[in-house]
Amino acid sequence: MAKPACASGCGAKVEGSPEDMAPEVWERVKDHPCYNSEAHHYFARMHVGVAPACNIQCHYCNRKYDCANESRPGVVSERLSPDQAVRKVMAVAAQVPQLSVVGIAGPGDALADPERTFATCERVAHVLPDVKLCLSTNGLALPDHVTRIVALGISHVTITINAIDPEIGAQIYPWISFAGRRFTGVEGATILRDRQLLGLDMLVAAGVLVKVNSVMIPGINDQHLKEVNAEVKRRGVFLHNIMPLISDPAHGTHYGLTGQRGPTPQELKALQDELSGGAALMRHCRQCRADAVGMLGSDQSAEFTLDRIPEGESEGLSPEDVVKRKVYREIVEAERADRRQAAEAADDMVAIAAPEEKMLVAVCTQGGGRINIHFGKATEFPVYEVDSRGVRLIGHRRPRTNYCKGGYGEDDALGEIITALEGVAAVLSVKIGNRPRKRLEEAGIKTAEYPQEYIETAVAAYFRDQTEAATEDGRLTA
Ligand code: CLF
Ligand code: SF4
Repeated sequence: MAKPACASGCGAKVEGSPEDMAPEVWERVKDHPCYNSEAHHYFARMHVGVAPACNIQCHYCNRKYDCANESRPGVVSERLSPDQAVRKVMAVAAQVPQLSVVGIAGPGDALADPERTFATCERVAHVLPDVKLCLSTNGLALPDHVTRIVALGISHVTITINAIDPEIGAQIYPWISFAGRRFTGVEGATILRDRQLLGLDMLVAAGVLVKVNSVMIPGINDQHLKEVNAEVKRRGVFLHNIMPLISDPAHGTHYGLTGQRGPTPQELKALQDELSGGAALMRHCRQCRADAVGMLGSDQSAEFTLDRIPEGESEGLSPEDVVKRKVYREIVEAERADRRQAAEAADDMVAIAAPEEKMLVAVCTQGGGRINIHFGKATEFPVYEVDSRGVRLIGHRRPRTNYCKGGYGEDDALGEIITALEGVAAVLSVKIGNRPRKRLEEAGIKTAEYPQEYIETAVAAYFRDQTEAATEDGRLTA
């Protein structure tokens, strides 16, 4: 069954398939966990927090925490010098063969003090040539640095664009600092918008893959993001990542203190659904930390704090570590081929459903594209939409904590998990205990066990079985 092409990879058969893009683009995204949805099952990124300064003010940031344009609000990451950053990258690369991307996403703006960012990129490229370099910026300083970005081989750049209408931008950015002056209101928002779009055009013309992040702020830019999506598509961005505003009074931001709420998962999905046909959407973002390490859903940053990393210069990986990284990539290639076959079979399983039948199914996974953890261990739940057209990842639900705490279950956590899973028809896991199963079912969420099964195959099989059972029930009662 043929599926539409999608740059980010959002369906079962098409999830990041090489046939959906030019071979040279595939080579650049196939191991980038943010730019390719399939890759996020197999590859890890790490951020190095070498960029503390910022040149604008966003209403969802108070600068005590990391840049919220690319990371989870309310988190304070470890500030590093370029030397410390390189030591840390080498330590992670030696222990995490999945590492494929080194990114700079704060804790401030990567280009507000560009020398620290560029010195880090230059040295990482020298000691670890098999990783891709990635950075994230608010875009104000971007046009001044495109030449250097290209020269350093930084192949992936994210620009946060929340508005192209400066009247709306002025409600998000109280001020910007540009050319030695502070600009406020519509004037500041206009300068920022113009610099962002100029930088975007320059990067696209230079062949850099550009992702645009937008923070969805209900009542302010939520409807306007349709215009943003159309505009960035017209200008050639590779992906558009719409992130929900996370607003908490405890973070002390303007929005947090004035009661500005973030969108519900349902509102985010409704907007994303309206944008189908526009710029390709990223739906697997985890709003990670500015010092995040590891696979997107499982942050290992606590294992690689500076005090755990040996002192001294690093000139490169040992031959054994180089081999380990190469072998890992070969294993991934074989696994990917197998998974694509399974996804095609999954498409055939769902094709018989009536067009109006669809459901949301959450899964418990720790990577590899499989259902491979117990319900009690899951700290986040990827959610897939399934209908007769296939199985598509639509986002993640993240309660504050998992259910199982070293041998016993937490009833409060279960309540939060049930709230987070609102609208989900079923949860698929390796195993689930009787108590959580009963509570979930009382809340209208079914459960099923599919140990080690590929996610698409399990979701499709569950959907097919439920659809057939409902048809059978209908026949019996008719
Ligand atoms: Fe980091 Fe961002 Fe590069 Fe990825 S994160 S700089 S593009 S390597 Fe990825 Fe994290 Fe979402 Fe960012 S999941 S917050 S999109
Ligand atoms: Fe904060 Fe990032 Fe906005 Fe700067 S660009 S104010 S660090 S959210």
